[in-house]
Amino acid sequence: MSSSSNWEDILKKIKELLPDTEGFECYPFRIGAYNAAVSSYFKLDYDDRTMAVLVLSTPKMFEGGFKKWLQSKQLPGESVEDVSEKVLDPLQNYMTETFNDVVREFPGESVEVIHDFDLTPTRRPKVLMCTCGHIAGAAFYVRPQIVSTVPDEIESKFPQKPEKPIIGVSLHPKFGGHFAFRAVFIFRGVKLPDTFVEQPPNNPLIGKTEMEELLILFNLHWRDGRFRDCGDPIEKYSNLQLEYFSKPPAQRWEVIKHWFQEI
Ligand code: B12
Repeated sequence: MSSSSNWEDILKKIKELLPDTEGFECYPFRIGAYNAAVSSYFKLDYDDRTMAVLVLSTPKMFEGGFKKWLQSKQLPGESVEDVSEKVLDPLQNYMTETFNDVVREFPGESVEVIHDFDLTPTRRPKVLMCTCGHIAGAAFYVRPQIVSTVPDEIESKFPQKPEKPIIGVSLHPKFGGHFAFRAVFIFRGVKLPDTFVEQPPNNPLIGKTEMEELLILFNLHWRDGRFRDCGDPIEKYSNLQLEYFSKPPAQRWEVIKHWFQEI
């Protein structure tokens, strides 16, 4: 572990290992900037200047890195059923394996990887991805509190009462809601310089009404995916990808079975 590591070299290398062409984007941020936004339960126990990198996946990931990785799991003579018995949770396994490989490329650093699905022993999310995305300048987090500072007022704007508490949603300037947060890499020994400040995120929505509509689509109608088209995305998930995500896990293999060689 070396605190003299150049954070710019690390960022360049992680961007090369997780390139845009495979469907990834990487954004550096200070742990202190994240900790300043969240309540005590969610604060990460690192110095303020510790370097973190947020990784998200873009529409290209599915038919890019993910497809290649999954195809590589089919050994000669194996059927798609054989692959499905080995790879129990394809996307989660792909992300975990890919990010573990990235960590191995930094043998001199002590790196913690926190996935979007990682929970603390008390079952809270280890890291709040939408807050990270906003802080790192990757995607604008439309929080219910931006639309209304008065608790419960937002609910009165909803045509029906949601089953769960109303939650916010992030929009990416290029992909709208057609992306997912995947992980945060924390480089324990690397400090960002005093001159480093994160880019502020761009809000692709104009005005409160558009933000209210987005919150309604995300909280009440997320299954139809319309929330993803808010903010005029210039690149979207393919139909194949949308179909894959719309199915329960057991039925997803059927959607992509043409990716595999028949035996
Ligand atoms: C728990 C969870 C769920 C639960 C509960 C959702 C709910 N309605 O309560 C379940 C399992 C139901 C769920 C479902 C879905 N989820 Co979900 N979920 C999460 C998860 C793991 C944690 C969210 C959470 O609990 N937050 C805790 C609360 C307290 O956080 P908060 O409200 O943001 O509060 C913090 C901020 O306000 C911050 N803060 C305070 N002041 C300020 C000021 C500023 C400026 C900022 C930036 C922050 C800030 O501090 C607060 C904490 O102290 C995240 C992944 C993650 N690790 O973050 C995904 C996540 C939110 N889910 C996501 C998605 C897409 C979905 C689904 C659509 C799934 C799907 N099939 O595709 C559905 C539908 C959601 C819905 N309409 O309910 C995405 C959202 C992506 C996006 N574009 O925003 C996330 C980020 C996952 C990801 N990998 O990308 N989800």
